[in-house]
Amino acid sequence: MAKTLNIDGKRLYASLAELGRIGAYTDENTGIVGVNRLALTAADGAGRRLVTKWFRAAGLRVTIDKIGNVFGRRPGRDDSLAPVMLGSHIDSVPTAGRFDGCLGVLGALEVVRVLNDAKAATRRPLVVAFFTDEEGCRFGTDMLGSAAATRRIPLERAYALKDRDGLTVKDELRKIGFLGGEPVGRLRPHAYLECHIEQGPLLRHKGLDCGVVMGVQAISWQELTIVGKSAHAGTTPMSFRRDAGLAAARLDVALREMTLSGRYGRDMRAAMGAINLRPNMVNVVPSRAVCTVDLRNPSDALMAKAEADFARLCKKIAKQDRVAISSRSTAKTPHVPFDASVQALIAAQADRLGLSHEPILSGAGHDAQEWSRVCKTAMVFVPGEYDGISHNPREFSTRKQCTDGVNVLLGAAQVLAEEA
Ligand code: HGY
Ligand code: MN
Ligand code: MN
Repeated sequence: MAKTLNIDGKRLYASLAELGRIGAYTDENTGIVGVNRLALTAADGAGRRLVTKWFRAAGLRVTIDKIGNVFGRRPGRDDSLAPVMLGSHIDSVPTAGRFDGCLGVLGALEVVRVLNDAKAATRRPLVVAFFTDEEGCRFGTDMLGSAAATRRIPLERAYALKDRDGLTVKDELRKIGFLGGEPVGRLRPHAYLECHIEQGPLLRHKGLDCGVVMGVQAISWQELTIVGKSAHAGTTPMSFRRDAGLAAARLDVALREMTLSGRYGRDMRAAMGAINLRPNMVNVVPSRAVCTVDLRNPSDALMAKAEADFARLCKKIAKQDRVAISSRSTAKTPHVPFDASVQALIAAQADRLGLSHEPILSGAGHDAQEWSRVCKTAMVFVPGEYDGISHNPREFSTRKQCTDGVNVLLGAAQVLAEEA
């Protein structure tokens, strides 16, 4: 039976604050200090170097694979056994807080630190990891590092992905010094655990200490290219116009109406997060709009219905506005259920710690959804203040909320690491 241990919440919280200072910026809308560590930028590279230094200082043997995933290994009493892996991501969206992803990586590191402090060995090796470009917003597809490591995305396709400036994943990995040598796709953990902030209001509104994550809802991202005709904004009669910007706006409004209609279930969510117009000038009718569509739905069937109906809507609006609309799928993952036995283990750890909890489906995508294809996997969610806002500098979880979540992670990891 593993020793009952508790993490050092002060040390965890201090590490979150220190990592949060890398890529820090003052948000133009709120004046709040947020985090911008977009994948494979210099800031991401600096964050990676700091966490890798911490991995090594904790005695972990660090390896970097060909897609830049970083693994820190702590030997087990029987080092031949498959490891228990704990991890998440440290790349961020450009308007982030300091908890998204980082709580899972630094929480996993804290698990190692507290085991080291207690000189507690585990039967199985532990691997602590952070994965490349979980957010997906720079190169267009999410969970890139985990998807390559679990063979959902071929490495060469991942390498060739480009950002808006035409820079490739491979070149950007090399530029920040994280184009590793370890092959991808070989690691088969015994189990994978991830601690993450909920990034929503449910746990906090219910006054719960943590969430036992049942799985991740379906995700569908596409990039639309809308081609109209540039024209003089003053002289061109309205009926002559082929306005790409108008078509994009109509589609954005239509997405909101789809979510409100109930035709795709009451939980469908949609966003047109990016709209880039050309030539983007005050007195020129836009000739071109490149925009993104993010659809989420707990039901694969209703997601398919929403995608099909949206494609029909694109055709209708293309005809109405006399523009051409083409679509390219950039990310598509089904509803992913997590392992029931690992969920039960997480719930049992919360009970042992006297923490209230409920099952919860993740609205956000996570690395865990990729690892769940190769080993038994589940997550523990931590509540957030301010309605659990995330992808916003106001993202905030208290030291107690973080400590509780990582203590659940520690307990579950210890049990899994003793399994035969
Ligand atoms: O988009 C997501 O669900 C996650 O933040 N990558
Ligand atoms: Mn995340
Ligand atoms: Mn995120």
